[in-house]
Amino acid sequence: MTMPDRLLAASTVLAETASFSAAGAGPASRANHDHMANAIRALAMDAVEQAKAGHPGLPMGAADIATVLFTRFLKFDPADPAWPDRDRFVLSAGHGSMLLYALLHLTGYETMTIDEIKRFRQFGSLTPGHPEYGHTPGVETTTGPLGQGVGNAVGMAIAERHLAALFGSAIVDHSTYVLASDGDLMEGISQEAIALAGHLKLNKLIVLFDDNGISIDGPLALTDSVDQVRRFESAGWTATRIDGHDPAAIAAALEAAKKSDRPSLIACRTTIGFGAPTKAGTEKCHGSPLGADEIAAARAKLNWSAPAFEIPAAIREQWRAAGKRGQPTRLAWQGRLAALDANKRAEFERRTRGALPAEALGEAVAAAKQKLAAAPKEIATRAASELALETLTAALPEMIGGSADLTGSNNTRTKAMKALSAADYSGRFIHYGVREHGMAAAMNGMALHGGIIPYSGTFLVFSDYCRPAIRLAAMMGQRVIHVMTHDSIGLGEDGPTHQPVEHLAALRAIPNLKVLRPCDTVETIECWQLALESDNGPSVLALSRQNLPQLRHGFDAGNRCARGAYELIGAADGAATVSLFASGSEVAIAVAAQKLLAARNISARVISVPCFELFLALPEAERAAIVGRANVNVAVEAGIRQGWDAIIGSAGAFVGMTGFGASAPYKELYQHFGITPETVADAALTRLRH
Ligand SMILES: Cc1ncc(C[n+]2csc(CCOP(=O)(O)OP(=O)(O)O)c2C)c(N)n1
Repeated sequence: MTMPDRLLAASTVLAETASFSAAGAGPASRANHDHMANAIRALAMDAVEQAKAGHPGLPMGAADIATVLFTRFLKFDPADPAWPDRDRFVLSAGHGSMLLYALLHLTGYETMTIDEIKRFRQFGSLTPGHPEYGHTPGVETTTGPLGQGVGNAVGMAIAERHLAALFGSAIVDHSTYVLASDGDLMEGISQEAIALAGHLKLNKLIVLFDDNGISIDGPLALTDSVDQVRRFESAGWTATRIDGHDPAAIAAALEAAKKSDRPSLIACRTTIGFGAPTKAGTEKCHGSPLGADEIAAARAKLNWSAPAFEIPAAIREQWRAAGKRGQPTRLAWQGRLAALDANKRAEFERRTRGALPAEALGEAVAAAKQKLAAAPKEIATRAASELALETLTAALPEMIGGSADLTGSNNTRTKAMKALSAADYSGRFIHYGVREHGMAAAMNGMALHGGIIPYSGTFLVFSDYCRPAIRLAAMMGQRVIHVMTHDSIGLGEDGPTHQPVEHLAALRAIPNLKVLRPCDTVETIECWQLALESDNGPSVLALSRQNLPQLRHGFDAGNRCARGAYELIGAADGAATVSLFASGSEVAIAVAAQKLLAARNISARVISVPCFELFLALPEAERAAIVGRANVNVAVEAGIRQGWDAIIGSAGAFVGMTGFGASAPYKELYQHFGITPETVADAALTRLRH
């Protein structure tokens, strides 16, 4: 059918196929469907035009898909956007944000008023350029960087299966739907995500691919000739190709997808900018307003006579009815939750709220620290982390671990942890495979889903492979914990490709990310506690491969790492001439340098700096007290200097790396690159002489 034919085919009444269908909003007639879809198109055209920026093409092209999904399949209730058993809808193609905003408005999310739609892309509106989680009720994740949403959705689908295995399908039984564009599927992260989803047989994950054959530069033929259906099939998905403007075909495909024992791809052939007479089907409607003339002509073509931002009452009512159809389902769910065994219900609610079992955590940390006070350990901080995890994962069942194929090196799997697999979703350890980016995005999805605190592992140098997802976790304020081991040249023989140099600085540059680099076993458990308690942002635990002496002796009831930096060893005479600052594996070097200086009658103190972000967040007076007033400040860290000036001042001396590492046993490397107690002491002496 041509486009006008489709629009005129108003009399086709669809068969009832939806398994989750609305009270009073069953399958619409073709005419009704078209009107409802056109409401999305009109709002998208008008909002983009008013903002003079944005993307009308995707919302107009995907309006039919969205209408079928939201009116007949998606389980949601605008009256309770955070209802735990709602289906998740992820607009991975975040540039098409007006699609989501139009849907939220039309289905009756209270906060998404027509005024917010009119303020599309304006400061402080609920309709920012790309959907932002935590800003707009109904937005499940922040999208915009293409491919991330697909990765998040895999994590959401894993979380759903895991929690269903624990709490039962009466309480946890929902689907995750994604709308993905060509760009989403061209991004490399999508391969990691779909391969993992296929392997784990996440059959409640359904990707609707807006297969419009257009991206910014023009027809996809310029850049891509992948057969997406075969690509997904080979990753273990069911995959079909349909006409994305045919509501019956969309409904039938969704119906089939819901019955599949594998995740599903529905490649929906669509016309970008559907309805725009001269720009539809071209990149011209991708990223700029259509213009007044084109909009007027589109209104005529779509048979849409309502003025800008106005939705005819009858159409609005149908959309509102679609928005209300989830309420009985939600109320029934609430009844089932109320009928649950009281302990189980309390646990479900605790986990959903993201509240830690504070007492159990406090006891676990204290017990571990007592043990270390009684019997100090000289082990790598990655091994210390494993020790910590043995206790912590026992106390916190919401912790789901993992590793990107470096389990034995990252020490993230405890003895008790079973693998999470397609055969057993109750497992608590995920073998992510060599898929760091997919892993980090899936962790974001798990945290966003709720009920889970995801942590996982890779080498610190591969934080670069996770960075876009870590950045989004920080932006969304998600508690996601990255264990990143082999955190310096201290990893030795693997050489410069594996030795992080600029990574600590690069990670510290991400706002709202805690980079925690403990110096010994005691700091490691304290840093773990801080990461777990950080319920408004992600953390990276940078851990050593090499053994480190235990520097904290005795038992501290409090968490000394909580202030980000603290005096580990004071000056013998109380008034230090030199302050030595260090993090992680270099704290022991600072301690040795202090002894060398003492031998020359120079009093020095050692300040351990496990976390810049926590330190820099302290009030100025507290920071000043920790930094102290020594004549000379010296910092030592086996990375680049960048960032340290905020602590030691630009006049301070820095001992660290200025270029890439090398392949050799690590002790030789420390000598070669001059990261030794002698160099640190010399740096202090040189500064003192000037
Ligand atoms: C990682 C990333 N790279 C680049 C962009 C810029 N960008 C926004 S949309 C887009 C491609 C648009 O093509 P497609 O995904 O097919 O969307 P459609 O044109 O169908 O709306 C690009 C490159 C982005 N948002 N994210």
